[in-house]
Amino acid sequence: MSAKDLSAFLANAQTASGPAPVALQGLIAQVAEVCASIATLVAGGALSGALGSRGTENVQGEVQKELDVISNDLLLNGLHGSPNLSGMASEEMDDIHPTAEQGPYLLLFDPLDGSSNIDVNVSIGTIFSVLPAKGGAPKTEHFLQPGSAQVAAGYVVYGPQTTLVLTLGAGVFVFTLDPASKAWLQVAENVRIAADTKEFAINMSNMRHWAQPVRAYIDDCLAGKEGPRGKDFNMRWVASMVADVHRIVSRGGVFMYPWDKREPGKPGKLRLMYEGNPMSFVVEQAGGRSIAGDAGRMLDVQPTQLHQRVAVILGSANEVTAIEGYA
Ligand code: AHM
Ligand code: MG
Repeated sequence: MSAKDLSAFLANAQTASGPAPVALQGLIAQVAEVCASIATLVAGGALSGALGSRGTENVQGEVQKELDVISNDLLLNGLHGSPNLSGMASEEMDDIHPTAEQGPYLLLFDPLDGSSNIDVNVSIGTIFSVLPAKGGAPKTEHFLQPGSAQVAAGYVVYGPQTTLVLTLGAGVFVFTLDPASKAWLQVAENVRIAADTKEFAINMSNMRHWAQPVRAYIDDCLAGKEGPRGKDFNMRWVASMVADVHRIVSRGGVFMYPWDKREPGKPGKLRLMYEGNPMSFVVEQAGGRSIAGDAGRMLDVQPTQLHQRVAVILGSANEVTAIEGYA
């Protein structure tokens, strides 16, 4: 197959406001290069020393896997000297990481999403978000920009194929890592998420903890053709957000990680800056919708903390609208 590679794509890429700046092109190429090296580690599994637990905890009190820490270090080391960045923030680090230069962008990432799937050889991924820098030495407040300020976002799925899904604010583009040449080759452009769906993704084991509207929506899906929705639904739940969102980008569906009463003080489990915002940017750019539970459009949420949690409902536009109707 002859396909355009990522650098050829970036050289002509558009953003929402015109041609992609050279610094943004450079940054995306650097992120993709680090992700290709994470892909090699993932593919080696136990042979790469990439499985198992580190025994440490991250800032949210979650036990870190070996691969969480290695992936985080690869991104930090690979991008620390980037002339395109002035700082980074990660799900796996308490504080922001000022980089060597004061470039025009800030990079935020979940270095290894789907940690519970690492040791069982199920798809995992990296999620990233790019914000404009504010000038001078980066401060935490500089990162607290709503998702609508993102200039780029995307994710890499380490699955049967290693796939990069990218938006610069002018559509969604998909690249597959060619195992032979190690090049990222474009396999799809201007991807659109089907507006209607019969497929939902939610961790059903939390049903007893959900708020009533979520429960009512899922009850109606489960009621199938005979119920108020008048159609049979299918359920899929990989438990790696990247894989679940990638299925939705590929064939439609809705993904939900709603608030639940296990931790009533937290709006949800997933993180706004590293998961909610970048995935929502991709989903909206593909014609889908994404809301922060009952707090409205995800990309309009004004962050107040780097590691803030959020409820997530995203995917096929008409289905997200149907879910809103249960509030
Ligand atoms: P992680 O970033 O620590 O891997 O956690 C995020 C993951 C998501 O990928 C997934 O949607 C969710 O947590 C699964 O959580 P649970 O296993 O509680 O259903
Ligand atoms: Mg993670």
